Amino acid sequence: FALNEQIDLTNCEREPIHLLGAIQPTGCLIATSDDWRIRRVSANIGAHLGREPDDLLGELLNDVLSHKAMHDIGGRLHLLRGPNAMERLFGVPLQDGGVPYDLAIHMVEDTIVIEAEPSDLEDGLEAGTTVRGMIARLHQAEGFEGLCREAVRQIRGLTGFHRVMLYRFDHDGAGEVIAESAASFLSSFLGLRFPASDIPKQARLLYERNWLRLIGDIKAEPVPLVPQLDSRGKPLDLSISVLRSVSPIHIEYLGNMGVHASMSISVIRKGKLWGLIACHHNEPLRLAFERRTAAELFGQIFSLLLESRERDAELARVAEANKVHNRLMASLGAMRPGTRSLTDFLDMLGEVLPCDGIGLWSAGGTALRGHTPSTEEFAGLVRFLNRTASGSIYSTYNLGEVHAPARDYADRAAGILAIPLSRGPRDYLVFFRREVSRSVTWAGDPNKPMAVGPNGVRLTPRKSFAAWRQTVEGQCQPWTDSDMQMAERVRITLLEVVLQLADMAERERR
Ligand code: BLA
Repeated sequence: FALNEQIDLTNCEREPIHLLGAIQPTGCLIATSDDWRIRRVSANIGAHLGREPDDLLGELLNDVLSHKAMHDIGGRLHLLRGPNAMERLFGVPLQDGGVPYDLAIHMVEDTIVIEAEPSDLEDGLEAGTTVRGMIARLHQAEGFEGLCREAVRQIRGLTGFHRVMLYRFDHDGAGEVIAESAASFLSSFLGLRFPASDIPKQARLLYERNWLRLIGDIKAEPVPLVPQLDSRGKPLDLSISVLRSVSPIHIEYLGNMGVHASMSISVIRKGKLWGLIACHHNEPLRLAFERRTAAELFGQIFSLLLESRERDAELARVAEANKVHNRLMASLGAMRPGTRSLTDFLDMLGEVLPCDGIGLWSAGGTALRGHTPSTEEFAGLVRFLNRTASGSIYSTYNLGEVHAPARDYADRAAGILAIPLSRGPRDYLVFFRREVSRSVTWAGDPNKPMAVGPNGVRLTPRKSFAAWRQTVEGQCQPWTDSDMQMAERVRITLLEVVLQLADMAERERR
């Protein structure tokens, strides 16, 4: 990648967002070699240390900072283990008699990076007590959804953002707003979906390493580092920086959205980015480093709780499906002579898996319930299955891709899970799901005027939403592992029943 390559909407994934060489103006940055010689500073350093970059570069940091500051910083260095480690100090005067600063210290290879922001003495946060209280309320929240709702409420309380959302990523990197706490003057984003491209891949990878980023004021001029390139011609890697100035493309996006300040906290499950707690403010917002640290800690604990709650919710769903399954077994067992086919049990079968419609194709009768293809279309689908599904369960969330005629009925059935009921002439039980975008509608205010930047309307939430719709056109919500497991159980039960039915029919004939 060439640093001077023009970045636009077509090549966002190539923007080296960790190498942009600038920080936000709420603090300053000093980078030294491992023997404390100053190698780089932010251009605004004079406002903080009273000495300009030219005067500082090449100096020893010991000759610039107070003895106490050096002692405190030095004491943290040995704690920095691993590539993502960062140490924090709060309320440390950098120079004798100077104002206190909050410090973030990390290492990039053999470079020591110190970022300093003036402490907010008014803030008065009791971080420990506050986070404890927040987590106690998380524990009290009921269920998975309750937990998510409580989390956004707590973060809004801690930070004062106008809007706090929990944004969860899908299997394909697209995302959905699954919880929201917002000021009453804002229209809701709850339930909205956005395409993967709104948060490009390199940003996601970065957010797995660095849990929080704040853009306090999108209008603030970034402060360049001096010099941009070191003696080896390399820019400073700002991946772990807390003041990193963010991508101008993203700044434009926020501006188009009418957002003045943005923050996001990573939600990580099993080492992978599961989602973000995304925050918006319609005015610039300053948030002391200690408060951000509390928010980050909260995000980490929320991530852990989420994992177990999600598992609980999944178990509850499976238990529910099992109940239906058992009820089904009982009814089938008690089947009276005269019952000829499974069609009588279709409604009950439809409850075993989340679906929008269900169909049975069998010698004993064909039936359709809910959103499904027509009988004729179903016949075509069964011919397709006979060619494709060699006796085992077949599923797809994009039927139109493999069976062209299905494109005409994606609004009713975009995806299928088909259970074969016999080996010979093929009988099937088929679960149908509608196109996912059918069930999601834009919730933002369509009449609200918005400013649009140089990269055009694509960088607005409404266009994003439209772009998401395009990427999932013709697709349903994918079938999950537990859907597949349940389908397998249903298959085994039904094979048994089909044999019984055949047996019964045989006896009646005699
Ligand atoms: C980053 N994009 C982000 C971030 C979010 C979003 C949350 C993380 C940075 C932050 O905390 O602000 C997207 N924000 C959203 C979405 C919602 C929201 C979807 O509130 C919905 C409610 N962005 C685009 C397009 C491109 C793009 C089309 O929309 C590129 C083609 C780029 N987004 C982009 C980049 C970043 C980003 C480069 C990284 C910013 C950085 O960390 O430097």
